[in-house]
Amino acid sequence: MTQTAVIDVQGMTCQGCVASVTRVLKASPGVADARVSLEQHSASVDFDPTLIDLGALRQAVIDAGFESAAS
Ligand SMILES: [Cu+2]
Repeated sequence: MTQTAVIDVQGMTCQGCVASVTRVLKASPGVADARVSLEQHSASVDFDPTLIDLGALRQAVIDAGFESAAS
């Protein structure tokens, strides 16, 4: 069962940042897809909630050098 959630992503300045965030999210276990928006400072993530949760998704963003506030 895949769930979709939007997480906050701050600190992206260009499409390179978007590519980096997309890559780390898609590389996370349980993530089926991620659509990252530079303009909206967010990422829409399709994930399996039995494998990963929102906190871990946000931590992946933070580990990649960006900010992600809990909504
Ligand atoms: Cu950039």
